[in-house]
Amino acid sequence: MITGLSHVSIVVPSLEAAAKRLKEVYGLEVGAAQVNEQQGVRMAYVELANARIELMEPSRLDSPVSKFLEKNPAGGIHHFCLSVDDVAASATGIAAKGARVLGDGQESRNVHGERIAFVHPKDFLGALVELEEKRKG
Ligand code: CMX
Repeated sequence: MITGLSHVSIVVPSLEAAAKRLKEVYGLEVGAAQVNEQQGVRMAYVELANARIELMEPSRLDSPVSKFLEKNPAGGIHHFCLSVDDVAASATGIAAKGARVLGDGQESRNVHGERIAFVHPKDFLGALVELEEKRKG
């Protein structure tokens, strides 16, 4: 079951340059950078009242996000993320209705250790969607 909007994710060529710009122009504070090696991204968040803005840059040359930057050198919106109560059940449920869940079947985790999955953009109105299971407790 989808329970809310977690974040919108923007790929940027430089986290530090992006953080400086968001601070100077919009007064937004970008948190400390963290690396998710499994996903191949270095990332940081702007915490808002009802959702987050996620900034990502590649953490290695073969990062999937490097491919995105090759196509969009100035960066851009990469995906948005919906919170779900159970990633595995959500993935099974939407797959049974014909939506493609991306990946090789291995469990994926975000930088907070929460289970995540990605839905093929062609099966969500043209947008790449991440499903994220909030850690309980
Ligand atoms: N926007 C739109 N379409 C996209 C896309 C994007 N950002 N990224 C991929 N696609 C499209 C591809 O073009 C492809 O389309 P076709 O099948 O029509 O050719 C399709 O989606 C599948 O993409 P793929 O690269 O072939 O599929 P993979 O399974 O190899 O990888 C994905 C898909 C999205 C997981 C990977 O490309 C990716 O972006 N990984 C990074 C994931 C990420 O953002 N992780 C953040 C972790 C956050 C945290 O730690 O908190």
